[in-house]
Amino acid sequence: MFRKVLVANRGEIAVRIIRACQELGIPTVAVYSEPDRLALHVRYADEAYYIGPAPATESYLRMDRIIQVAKEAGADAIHPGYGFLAENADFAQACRDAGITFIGPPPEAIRAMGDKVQARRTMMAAGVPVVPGTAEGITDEEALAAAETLGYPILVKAAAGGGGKGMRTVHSPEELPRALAAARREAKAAFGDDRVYLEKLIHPARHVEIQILADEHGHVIHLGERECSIQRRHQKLLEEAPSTAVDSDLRRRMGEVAVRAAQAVGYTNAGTVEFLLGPDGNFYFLEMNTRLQVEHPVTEMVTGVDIVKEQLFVAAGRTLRWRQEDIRMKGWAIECRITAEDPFNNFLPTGGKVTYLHEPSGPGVRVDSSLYGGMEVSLHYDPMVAKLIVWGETREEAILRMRRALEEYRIGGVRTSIPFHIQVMHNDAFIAGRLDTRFVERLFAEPNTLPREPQVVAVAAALIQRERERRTAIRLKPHRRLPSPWRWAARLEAVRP
Ligand code: MV4
Repeated sequence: MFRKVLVANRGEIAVRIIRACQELGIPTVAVYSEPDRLALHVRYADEAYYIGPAPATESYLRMDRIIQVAKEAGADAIHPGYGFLAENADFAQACRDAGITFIGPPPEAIRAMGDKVQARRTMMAAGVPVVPGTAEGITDEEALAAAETLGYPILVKAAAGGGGKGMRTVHSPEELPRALAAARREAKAAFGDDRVYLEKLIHPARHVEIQILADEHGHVIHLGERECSIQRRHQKLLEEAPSTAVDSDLRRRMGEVAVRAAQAVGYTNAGTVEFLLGPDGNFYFLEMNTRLQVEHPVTEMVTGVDIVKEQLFVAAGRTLRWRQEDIRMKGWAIECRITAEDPFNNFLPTGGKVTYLHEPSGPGVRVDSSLYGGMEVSLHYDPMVAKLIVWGETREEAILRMRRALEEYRIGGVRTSIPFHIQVMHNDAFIAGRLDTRFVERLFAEPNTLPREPQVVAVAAALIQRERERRTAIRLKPHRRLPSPWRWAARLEAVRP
């Protein structure tokens, strides 16, 4: 096993990785930027090194400094977490060149999956289903002919794209030339590459992904699926495992395809294969994420596999401790991403001091958090400050438990996504498992779906609170005011009558 692991990340994921190392008896090294000097990951690690000012480009993205710290501290492995350097093939290569183990896939596999069009071609060759479409860089004439064969509606995608940039839906041949021109212009501006291609539009589509694990001895297994359709502007808001759209037969077939995708690029360590799942039960490869993902805990909760420990083991050259036939999904897990964003104001990021904090606990509740009382939430980094994950015997129990846990959560001083999640947990379509990638769009178009009783309670609670504040001549100190999700729910009602 490793002598010492450097965690090249911050926030909850750095804490998550440090915890796994501590349980395995591996000393850890944290790195931190100026605003993170008091961060949890710094306090949890055995040692911590300052690497630069707030901007990530001057701290968490500084490959040279991070590798230098690893050498100075005597770390023989680096875990990149997610984001920052996690999917940077040059960093994985630089670690290898420095004689340090990069706890992730080989740079070749990161590269092979990094170019989306190249990945699509590699997957087709490996017999992995991709959405029917054309090659990239097509002319208007080629596009018109291809669209006729594919059938409308079609999607124009940028070859260099990803994250939905430069995507255009086209319903008829008349619209196609304008859509192509617009997509080329947008792609040129965003990526400096104006090549576009066509795909048949899958609609309604679910975003379902398969977690895989691979060791360096040729073993590749999958840990089933996660349902990730609830997202806004390509940012996931909550995830669950399993998916209400996947039965054991579909799970086996998607799992086998995901394993084949990983094998096709010589993958090792943990990875995720993303699919679009159509209403007819057909599924198509979208892309592969060559890292540990934010939503990995829901898979851990239903399979009992500690994905981070498994990453450490396989990176150290050990054989996977699990065989495919040992993997069973038990119960249901849901994760809510707690972000410092105002769901009543277009998810505007909100920085500031956490004046009060109480996190939920109790049966079936897991909180992966970077929060502490008095923390300053910095606007320099991702707004996700914690993840609330629950497990239940059934999906119903998981939803009821998530409602209970969200109501226990108290975060003072910054607005968070908690009220949004409370609304989702009371939404009929969500409860029925009727999900697709437009779920959030529809949720915001609908009137408030909170059940009547809690709404009344929430409004009453808010009025009582306001009256109490008005009558006490001296204003309560900030840390004495305990913001309740129900107060936010009352605001939700005010915004959406
Ligand atoms: C699609 C699609 C429907 N049909 N491709 C969006 C980001 C990029 N990675 C792929 N995306 C999509 N590709 C075809 N042929 C719908 C989406 C899509 C989507 C996919 C996954 C998660 C959320 C999404 C939200 C909107 C659209």
